[in-house]
Amino acid sequence: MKKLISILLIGLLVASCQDPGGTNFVTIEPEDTYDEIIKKAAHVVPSERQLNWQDLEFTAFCHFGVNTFTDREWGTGTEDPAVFNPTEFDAMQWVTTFRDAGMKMVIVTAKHHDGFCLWPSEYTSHSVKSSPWKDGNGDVVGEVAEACREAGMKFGVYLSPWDRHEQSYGTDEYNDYFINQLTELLTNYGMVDEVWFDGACGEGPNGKRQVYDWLRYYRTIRELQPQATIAVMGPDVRWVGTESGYGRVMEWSVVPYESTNTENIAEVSQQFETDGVYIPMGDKMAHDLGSRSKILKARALVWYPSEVDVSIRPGWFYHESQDGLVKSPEKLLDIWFSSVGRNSLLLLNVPPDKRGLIHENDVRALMELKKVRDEIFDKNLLDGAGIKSTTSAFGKGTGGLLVPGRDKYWKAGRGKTEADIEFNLEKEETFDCLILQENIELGQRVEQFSLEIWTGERWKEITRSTTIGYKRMLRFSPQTAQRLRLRILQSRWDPALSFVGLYKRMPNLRIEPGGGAFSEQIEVEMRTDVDGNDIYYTLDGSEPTEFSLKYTGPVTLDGSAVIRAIAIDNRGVQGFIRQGVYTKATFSLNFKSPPSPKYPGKDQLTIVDGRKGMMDFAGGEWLGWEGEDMVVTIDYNEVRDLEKASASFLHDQGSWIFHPREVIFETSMDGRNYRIWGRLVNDEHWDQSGARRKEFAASGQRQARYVRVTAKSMGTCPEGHVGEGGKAWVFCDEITIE
Ligand code: FUL
Repeated sequence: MKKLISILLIGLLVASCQDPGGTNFVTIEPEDTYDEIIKKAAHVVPSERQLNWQDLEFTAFCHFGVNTFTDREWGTGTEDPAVFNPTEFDAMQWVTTFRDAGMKMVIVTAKHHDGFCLWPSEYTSHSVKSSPWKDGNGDVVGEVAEACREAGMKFGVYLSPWDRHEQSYGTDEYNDYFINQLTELLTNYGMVDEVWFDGACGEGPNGKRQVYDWLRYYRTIRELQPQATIAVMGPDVRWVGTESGYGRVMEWSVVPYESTNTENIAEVSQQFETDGVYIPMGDKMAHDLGSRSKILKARALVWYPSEVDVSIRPGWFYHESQDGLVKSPEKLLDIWFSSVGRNSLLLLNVPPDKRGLIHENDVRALMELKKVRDEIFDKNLLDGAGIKSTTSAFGKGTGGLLVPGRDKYWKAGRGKTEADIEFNLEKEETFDCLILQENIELGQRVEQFSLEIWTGERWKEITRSTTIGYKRMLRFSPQTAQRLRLRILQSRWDPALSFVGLYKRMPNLRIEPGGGAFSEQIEVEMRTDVDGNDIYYTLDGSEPTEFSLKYTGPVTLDGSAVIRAIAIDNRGVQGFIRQGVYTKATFSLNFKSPPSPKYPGKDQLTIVDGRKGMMDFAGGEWLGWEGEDMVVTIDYNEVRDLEKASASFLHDQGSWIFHPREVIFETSMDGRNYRIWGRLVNDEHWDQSGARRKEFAASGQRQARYVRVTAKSMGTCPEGHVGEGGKAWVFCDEITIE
C-alpha cells in the first residue's frame, strides 16, 4: 500500500512537470464513459519540445570517459584521472560524422557511473582537469557543444545520477552536488536540447544508495533549459524497455501516466555489469502499453513517446577488441526500420575510441547506412498518383498526403473513424515498403490499418498492422501493382495522416544452401526477390561487383569455396552481400536429436564454425534444444591426436534458457565404446540475472576418431522460476576441438 501511495504521488508530481495547459496530460475522471476516455486519449498531444524531439528521428549517443581507457563498461569510481588522455581528440570529427550519417543530435556522457566528469566541474577534482589531456585544460563537453553549434546539430548531455566516486553519494548533500553539476552543464554550454538520466543505479563508494530528488532535477532543467527534453528517467521521453535496437510493433505514445514512474523505470533498468548491451526480456518489452484495454484502466494519460537506445558495438564504451564487431549496415538498417519505423526515436551509441575519434569501422558502417537509406527513399512511388478517399475533412484533402511535413495533411471527415484511400499510379510499379505518418499534432489515433493491391480482379491485402503514430514503416515481400488501397480500419477519433510513401528496398538475394559441409559435390542456387535482377558472385571470398561472374544457373562446387554474391536491380541499386561458406568436410556431425526448428543456427555446422554468438540468442549463432539434452558426435573419419575440447552455453533464465546441469566430453575409436574425457558439473545456481555465457572444457592428450559432447538439460524450469515446470532450453553456440 505504501508503495502504491508513493507511486501515485510520484506519478502526480511527475505529471506536474508535464507542460502546463495539460495538452500532453489528461486525467480520467471516475464518471468518464468509455467513449469519453477514448476521446480524451485521442486528444492527448505532444508538447512542443516533445514534437521537436520526435522530428529528430535519429540521434547519436557518445559513451566516452575513463572506461574508454580502462577497457571497462562500468568504472569503479577509483580510476586515476591520469588514465584519461585521448591523443587526437576531435569533437568536430564526431559531429560531422553523425551529421553526414543523417543524425540530428549528439548526446555525450558528461559523467558516467564512475563519477569522472568530462568537463572541468567546480565541484570535484575527479574530472578532465586532473587528467594529462591538454594539461588539465581540456573540456570535452565544451568542445562537443561548440562543434554541434557549428555543424547545426542539436546537443544533449547524459549525466549519471548514480556516482561511484563522489563521497557524498547516499546523503542529501549529494542531491545538492548533482544539482550543482547539472547547473554547470545547463548554464555554461549554450543551448542543451536533451538531458538523459539513466535508470541504472547501485551503491555509492560508502555502500549507501541514494534517494534522488528527481523533481528538483526536473525543475532545474525546466528553469535553465526549458526546451530540453528529459529522458529516460524523466517526464518527456520513455525508454522503450530494451537495448537491442528493436521497438514494439504496437507503439502508443499515449500511455497511462504510471509509465512515467521513476521507481518502475529503475526497476527494469540495468542492475549489473555486462560486457555488452543490457537486453531485458519478458514484460519489460510487453507488447501493449497503450491499447484501449490499458487506457481504460488508467487514472490519467500522458504523451510519453518511446526512445530506442542501442550501441553500434556490443558495449557502450569503446573496446579495441570490438573493432571487428561493429554492427553491419544491414543490421543497422534493420534496427532503423524497427525503431524509427515503429513510432520511436533511434538513439544510436557510437563510442569514440582512445584517440578521441570515431573509429574508421564505425564511420564506414554509418556512411553505408546513409547510402542505402538514400537509395531506398530516393523516390516515393506514389508521386504523381491519382488519389481519392472515402472521406476528407473540409480543406484537408488527399493532396497533403505526399508532401512531407505536417503543414499539409489529410484528415477524415468529422466523426469518421474508418477511411479508404485509393492510389492509382501512373504505371505499374514494384514495391516492398510503406511509410505512414500521422499528424501527431492532433494526437495518435489510428488503431488498425491495412494495405491492399488491386490484382485486376479483386483487392488483395498485403500487410496489416495496428499503430502508426509519428512514423510507421512496414516491410513486405515485393508486390507489383498499379492500384493500391490504404484502409484505416479503426481509429480513436477522426484520423489525420501527414504522409504516405511507397518504396522499393534494395534487391534481396538468397543463396541455397546457405553454406555447410559436403562430401563429394554440392550444387548452389541463387535467387533474387524480383525477376530481372542481375546476380554476380565470386568463389574466393573476394568482394563481388558487377564485373564478377554473372549467375546464370546453379553452381556446382567440388571443393571448398566461399561464395559471395550481390543482386543489382533495374535502378542499378545493389543489395547487401550474401555469403556462403562450403567446406568439403573431413568430418561429419551427428545430432542425437536436432535442435529446435525455432533455433537451428544457420545450419548444423554453426556449432563448429568457429564463431561465438552474441548474447542475442536469436541471432543465428546459437542452437537451442527445448526440454531435452544436446548430444553431438563429431566423426573425423580418421584417428586424430586431440588435446582439448570445449563447448560454450548460454544462460538467460528470463528466456527460460539455463546452463546445462553437466557437460560430458567423451572420445571413441570405433563410435561404440566411449571413454570419458571430462565431466563438468555446473555448480552455479540457476537464479542469475542477465544473459551470460559459460564455457565447459576437457583436456588431456587423446587419440580418437569420434568425440561426443553431451549437455544435460535441466529438462524443466526449476521450482521458484516463473516458468516452473515448463520446458527448459539448452543453448550452445560453439564446440571447439583442438
Ligand atoms: C545503462 C548504463 O548502465 C550503461 O552503461 C549505458 O550508459 C546505458 C545507456 O544505460 O543503464
